[in-house]
Amino acid sequence: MSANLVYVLNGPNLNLLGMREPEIYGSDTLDDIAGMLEDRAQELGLEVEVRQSNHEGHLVDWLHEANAEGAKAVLLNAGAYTHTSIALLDAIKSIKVPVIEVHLSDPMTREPFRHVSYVGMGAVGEVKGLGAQSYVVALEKAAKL
Ligand code: CA2
Repeated sequence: MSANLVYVLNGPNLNLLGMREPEIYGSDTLDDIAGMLEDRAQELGLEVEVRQSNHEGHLVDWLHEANAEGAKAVLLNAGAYTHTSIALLDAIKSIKVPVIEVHLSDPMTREPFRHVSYVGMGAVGEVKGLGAQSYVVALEKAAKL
């Protein structure tokens, strides 16, 4: 049981953060975001486990792992899988750990194909449109669960 552990799972292409499209996603890298989260987690008495994969099944496996570990919460930026993945929705619904959906941008203000969120259909909450701060605000929400 890891009641203070928060998994921070990141989907496809988020390994490229800070290197392209800073006008949409900001200039922080995923390592920068991990550092911010580690600092805030320490203040909140939490631990974070930050991971990224370009593979849908890895994200499914990590959701199951968070559940098996008895994690407090999962912050999930599933990238483009947000808008396509029934597998991720099924995984979120199959676990007891609460999942908070996170986005750097606000998908609702972008192309119509980003307006559907399968992740959001299972998540307990959502933080979007704040750049890297979306993750920090989501961690603060997780602390209150
Ligand atoms: O705003 C977000 O956090 C998104 O989840 C980012 C996804 C996008 O498909 C979602 O609609 C919203 C895309 C992540 C792509 O990451 C890149 C990072 C650097 C350069 C290019 C893409």
